[in-house]
Amino acid sequence: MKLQAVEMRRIGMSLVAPFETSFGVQTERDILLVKAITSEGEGWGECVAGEEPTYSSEYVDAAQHVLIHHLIPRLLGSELEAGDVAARLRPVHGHRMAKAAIEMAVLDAELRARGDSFGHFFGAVRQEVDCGVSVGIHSSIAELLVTVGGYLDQGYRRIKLKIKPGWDVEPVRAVREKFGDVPLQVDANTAYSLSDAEHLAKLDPFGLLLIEQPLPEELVLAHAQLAKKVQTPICLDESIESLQNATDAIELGACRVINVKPGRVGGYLEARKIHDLCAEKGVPVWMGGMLETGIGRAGNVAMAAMANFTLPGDTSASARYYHRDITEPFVLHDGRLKVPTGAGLGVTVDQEFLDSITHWKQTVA
Ligand code: OSB
Ligand code: MG
Repeated sequence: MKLQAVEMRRIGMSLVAPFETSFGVQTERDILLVKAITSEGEGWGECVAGEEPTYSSEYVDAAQHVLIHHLIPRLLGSELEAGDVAARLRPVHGHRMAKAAIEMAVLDAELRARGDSFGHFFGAVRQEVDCGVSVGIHSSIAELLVTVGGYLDQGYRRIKLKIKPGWDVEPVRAVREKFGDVPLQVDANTAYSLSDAEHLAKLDPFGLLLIEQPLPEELVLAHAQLAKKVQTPICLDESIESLQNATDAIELGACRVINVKPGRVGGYLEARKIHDLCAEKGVPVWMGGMLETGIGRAGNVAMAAMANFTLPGDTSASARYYHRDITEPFVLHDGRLKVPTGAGLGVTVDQEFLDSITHWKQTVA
């Protein structure tokens, strides 16, 4: 097929509640969406880059710029399949979230055109996926316990607590005391250093599933050293930007689990390779999240149905994030979300609502 044009837009969405991590507080999202217009039909992609370069070096204004000036021009006009996108974009270094968005849109167009779903394309082994929820840093333990209790009542199958120095052992202890042995894990988003190893080992008695990205992303060797000093399995998020990073981190003993985020690694096709590598190496994976709308959620839920996604993901229901989603909402049933079965992403964008929250739009052709 031929990529004829890409419609890009930025939308504003308010989160249902502020979300605080070790790198900042988020209340509003400003999301970049791309629509691939091809000779065979259209497809959607969502860029997971945040408003500021605080999770990684990528951010939404830069993603928009690099797509318009460097990525889309390399794809327009000639014969193209989703499987060719990464190779065509290889001359451009980095910018994986921007690359992932356009690859996703091309893949959606391709699969919609041939009536295949993301789930079937990825070799899904289940029709619904177990869901966890990522719980932000709160201003008090009492408030945290109310939030966690609410999510458990809704049926979430695993709780992830965001931690930072000064908000780690005590919230974990409080959640364990109040809610017993619920599947529990923590995410530090790079907030610690290797000299905190002894402190992080204080989490060991709580039987956590894992500790996610305790150290800065480039400190892969230090994660391997930390792994020798703590019993809790180390999971990498920010450090894994490619199949090569995953290969090296596993070989070094830097992680026993990997959080797969298709946007972070340059797209679903690279993410699938990481899944397959981890399956071969006996490293369980789970689907991360970047506060996606129904578009990104649809792809993530489909990929989370692959065999080696054995831990519940940060694939929460639409209502965890937004009062109104831009597609039909993803609804939790018994702690699970259904894998869409329709062609491509299998969701339909509510065009009128989308237009009402769009604050910028440009077509690149
Ligand atoms: O580190 O996993 C993370 C959200 C934005 C950026 C980074 C992270 C997160 C989350 C929330 O933890 C995941 C979600 O529910 O989408
Ligand atoms: Mg994380």
